[in-house]
Amino acid sequence: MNQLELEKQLQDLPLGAIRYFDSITSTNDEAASWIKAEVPHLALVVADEQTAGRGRGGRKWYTPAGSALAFSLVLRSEKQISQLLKYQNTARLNGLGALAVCQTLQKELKLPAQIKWPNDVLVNGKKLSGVLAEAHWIGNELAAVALGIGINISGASLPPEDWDTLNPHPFPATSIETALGAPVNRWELLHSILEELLTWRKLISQPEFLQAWDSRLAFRGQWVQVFSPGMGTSIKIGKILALEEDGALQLQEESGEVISLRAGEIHPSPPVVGGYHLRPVDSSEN
Ligand code: BT5
Repeated sequence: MNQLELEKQLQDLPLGAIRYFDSITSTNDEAASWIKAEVPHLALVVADEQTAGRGRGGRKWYTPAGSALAFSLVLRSEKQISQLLKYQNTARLNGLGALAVCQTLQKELKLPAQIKWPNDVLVNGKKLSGVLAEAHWIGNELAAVALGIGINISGASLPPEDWDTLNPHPFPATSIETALGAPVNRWELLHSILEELLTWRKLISQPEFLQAWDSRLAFRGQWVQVFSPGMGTSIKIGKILALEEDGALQLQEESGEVISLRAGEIHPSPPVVGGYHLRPVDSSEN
């Protein structure tokens, strides 16, 4: 791929501008500097390789050359997006990215994709894609959001064991070609995902969006453990009920109390039995 070919591939989409890199630190970094320099709405940064791809909370995202999709779409401050961020909460935007990937995998490749709240896409219970929505503010005003998406295409995109020392017990990973057992054209796939993104973006404040996201929620009705870096070592365990209006996840704790989560990482957990939480002995905090 190169700049001209990518522009040709995506020419029918209403994108603001496109920047292609064979290798870059992180497409979200490039989007962030572009945002400081008057980026057009719906500008797109795409890279074949990321040398410092990022997840949430300083975690790493693995993107070796020739194996994955890594891109960031810039959503400029529109009324709709600003309103969504009135609680300074990017949950719905993470949901937008994950939903677009899920819809494409399902429609184009018949892969049974689900969204592991808040920002992962799973196929066959393994992580295939991650979303990192980063809001950029000038004072109290939202300048833009960089919606970064990483998708594993070939088996070579799977992170090696012990690769992320900050997260020694990562969620199991897969790639599209591993799940499908056949090769795919990643640039055609990028086109389809962007189409979905642009369509759902317009609906992001609507109930249809929340319903579509909710209907793809992984582990609904199941017990999960929640690891939250902001909460130190404490771990919550609960049964997933539903999504809330602002994208928070509703969990019912063993006591029956319903709580709302606005950040965190969920892993499936065995059910609570006789008042004791059963969970794998090797589970640890992320
Ligand atoms: C994410 O964070 O899953 C968000 C990933 C967003 C990546 C995109 S690529 C384009 C744009 N530019 C960037 O720099 N980032 C965005 P989180 O939920 O925090 O998960 C991070 C964890 O996922 C890591 O700690 C690893 O354990 C695991 N991981 C890293 N690379 C992976 C991969 N390729 N496949 C599956 N899991 C991976």
